[in-house]
Amino acid sequence: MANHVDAIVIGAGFSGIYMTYKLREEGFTVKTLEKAAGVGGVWFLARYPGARCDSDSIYYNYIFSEELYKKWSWSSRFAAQDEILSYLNFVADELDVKKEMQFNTEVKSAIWDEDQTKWLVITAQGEEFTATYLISGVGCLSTSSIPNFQGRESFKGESYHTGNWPHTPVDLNGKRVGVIGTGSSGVQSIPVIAEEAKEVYVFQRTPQYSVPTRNRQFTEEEIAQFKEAFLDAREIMLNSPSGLPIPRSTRSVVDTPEEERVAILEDAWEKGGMILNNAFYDIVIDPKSNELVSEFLRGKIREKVKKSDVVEHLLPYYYYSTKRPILDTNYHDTYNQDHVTLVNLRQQPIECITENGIQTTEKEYPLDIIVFATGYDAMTGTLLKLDIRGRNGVSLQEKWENGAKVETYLGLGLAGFPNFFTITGPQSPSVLTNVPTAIEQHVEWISDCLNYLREHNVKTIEPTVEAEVQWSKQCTEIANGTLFTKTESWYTGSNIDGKSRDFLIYLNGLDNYRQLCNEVAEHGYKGYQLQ
Ligand code: N01
Repeated sequence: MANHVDAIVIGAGFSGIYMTYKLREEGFTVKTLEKAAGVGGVWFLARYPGARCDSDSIYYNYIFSEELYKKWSWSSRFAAQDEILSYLNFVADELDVKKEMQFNTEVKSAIWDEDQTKWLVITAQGEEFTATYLISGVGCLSTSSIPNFQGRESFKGESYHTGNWPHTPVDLNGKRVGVIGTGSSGVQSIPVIAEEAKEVYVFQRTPQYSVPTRNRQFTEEEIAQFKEAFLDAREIMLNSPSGLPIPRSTRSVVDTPEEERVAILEDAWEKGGMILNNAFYDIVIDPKSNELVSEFLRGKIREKVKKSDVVEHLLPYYYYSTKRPILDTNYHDTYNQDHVTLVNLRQQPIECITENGIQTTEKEYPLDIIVFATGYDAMTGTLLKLDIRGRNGVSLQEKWENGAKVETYLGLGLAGFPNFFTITGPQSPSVLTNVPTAIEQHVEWISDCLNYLREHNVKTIEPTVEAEVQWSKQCTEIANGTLFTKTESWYTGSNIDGKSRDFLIYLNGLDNYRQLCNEVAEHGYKGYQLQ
């Protein structure tokens, strides 16, 4: 049959590359459809100034193959976007998966054909494919979001979203640049933009905690040591809650005597990276513990920012680490420069965008360029855009009531959507772990599952409603026991106008999650119905 394959994979980022390879190696036919012109997913698109990963490069990669790991050498502790993109191209070439991929091909809809037990996939380019299995590798942060600022279309200058940056350099030299947003993208890009631009205006709604990245080049000796230690590091990563070689902390902030606590925090601050937010187990559980760490970090901002009328606007007040922890290089120091102006949107909200710039309730800021560092419709945004229709033509939008009641089983499957799998889907550990490690676990589980179905002559697999309800309830209960749900963030969906608040990440760690998924498989896919 023309255009029929065993599996269609949507997306050619970290997930799609490995899924394509794994299934092909297991003897399945695969077609991977990717909207962009190349592999890389978010790393293909997010080319904003200063874009860099905030996970240590030596762990932010595939670990399933020792040979593959040892063939690649990262240049620095935190890899820049272009190096990660080169890495993903290297892997795709090594695994020879580009021949299974079709680029510049956007999936528009996927419809389950009940009679023929297969998916019909239709692309925006008008092509049709059919597949026995449909696998989403669309990522958790792949639909960029620009809030509906009145008058946005009237702006006569240039404007860009950090997550969809032009592929040719944007000339900032001598320009007046306004940046809206101070999440990871804003905090990373603002110091780099300030190096070039004539004037920078930062439109900040929520001030941020931040820890130094402390990026540095690796020496040849270090690279050799990482490769030498690979097998040991992998063993710990596979059995840790975060997917990183960091064991579960047993230290409580409040129960640690002050002198010792401060020494631990200072040490973590000096080492940089994500060490600080992993130093104690109760930072996102106990408000008192959280406040002690938050105040430590506010102290660092007070030390860095020399302008007393500016620093007061930069002091965060939400529970540290309940928004995604941010790493920076010279972020707060940037406000000491005279050509950088902080605009506190809590005091003067944006009224509209004009043809000349940004109008707040106090004044108009004339600008040549507006950078929207305003984030993503995370977790469900991309899935809901795809128009996926399961049994009886019911769409994902209808099942999830347009995102108001998101339920999945293990973040891997959906009742009513047979033979459909989501890599790092909602209610899996995904973004609160080392994402490539979480992806590998899902890819391997899905691949094993398809093998099982083939061996046992099973035509369809689909979670039961009961299993889905139970899993979703469990995820919500775990999240409600933490401070995460007390903060407005993309974790809770509150960054998107009209999106319902829901915490869609399984918080009990990748180690426990891996075990649960294995048990499900060992018990003949408990919680699923197989036909
Ligand atoms: O997006 P964000 P991001 N008016 O949602 C503000 C990953 N990532 O692209 O906090 C005014 O975090 C919003 O304000 P507030 C990483 O997981 C990783 O920065 O909602 N402002 C906030 O300041 C990260 O967490 C890396 O009050 C508005 C900002 O825009 C995730 O992607 C690099 C607004 C959005 O921050 C998303 O990060 C980049 C409005 N109407 C991204 N709406 C690394 O690996 C929103 N904002 C380093």
